[in-house]
Amino acid sequence: MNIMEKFSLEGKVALITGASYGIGFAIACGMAEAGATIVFNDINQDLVNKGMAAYEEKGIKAHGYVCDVTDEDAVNALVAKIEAEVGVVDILVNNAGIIKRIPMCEMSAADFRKVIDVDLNAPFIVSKAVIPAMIKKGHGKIINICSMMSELGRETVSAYAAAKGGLKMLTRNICSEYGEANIQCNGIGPGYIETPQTAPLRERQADGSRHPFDQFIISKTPAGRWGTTDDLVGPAVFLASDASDFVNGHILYVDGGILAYIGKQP
Ligand code: NAP
Ligand code: GCO
Repeated sequence: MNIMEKFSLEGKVALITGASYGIGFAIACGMAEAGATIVFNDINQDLVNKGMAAYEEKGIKAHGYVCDVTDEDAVNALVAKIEAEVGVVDILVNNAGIIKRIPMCEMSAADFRKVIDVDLNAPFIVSKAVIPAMIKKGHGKIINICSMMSELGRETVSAYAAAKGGLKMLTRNICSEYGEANIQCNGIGPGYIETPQTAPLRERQADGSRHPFDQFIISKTPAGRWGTTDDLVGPAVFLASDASDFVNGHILYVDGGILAYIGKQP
């Protein structure tokens, strides 16, 4: 196999959760370009319709389904449907996520649980649903979308940090349990990426100046800028392809250098 073929996803079925827009959408488009058949889900029909239109505009024939990834029965039904209508899932990207920015002592236990449910329990549920068929087929790739908060804390994101830190360890555990079955489970830890999720942190001030958090992130990032969804595509295709067959249980941080940097000296 030549080196370019090793990066090809030709003949593979990729399921990307919550991929109507943002990071999941960009990763799915890149995987389609590398040859994969794209399947995605989202939480409601409206989002799935918007996603379908966006894929169509890019010339991608995606399969879109409504499914709440926290609902185990719905996820099992979705995976059975995908196997019947499209084929066995070769690549799973656990991308669907939520964040609630609330100081910890003001956060209700219900809100905390909700974040853990979507960001940590759901990747467990969806991975569990696809792994048996991957084992039968003799290979599989699982990519968990982690975060800077898999390593770092910050004010207001206790539930998100707990979930994304847990997701890092779930990644390592799936690798440990199923590596022998030729399943590679890795994580991508995006830095601060321009998507609707981070839009409130980048809002312009009334006088037109940058949001203080926006300035803070730029000063904390050696690359000197926010990431784009495109920055995540190459790493995702690599982790989904045969080129990464001996990479397992790894978190690939795609952060412009944030985790390597102590910050600008005064
Ligand atoms: P996002 O706003 O986090 O949303 C991804 C999609 O998941 C949305 O369509 C969302 O629907 C959907 N979703 C939420 N709950 C769901 C559920 N229970 N079942 C099915 N789908 C559900 O988008 P993003 O910013 O592109 O982030 C994608 C992933 O990257 C997330 O896991 C996020 O934590 C992670 N991440 C983001 C950044 C960043 O800087 N943006 C950095 C690091 C990691 P709704 O629109 O209705 O919520
Ligand atoms: C926040 C952000 C983050 C990022 C991302 C960083 O409020 O700090 O939303 O948590 O989105 O996950 O990697």
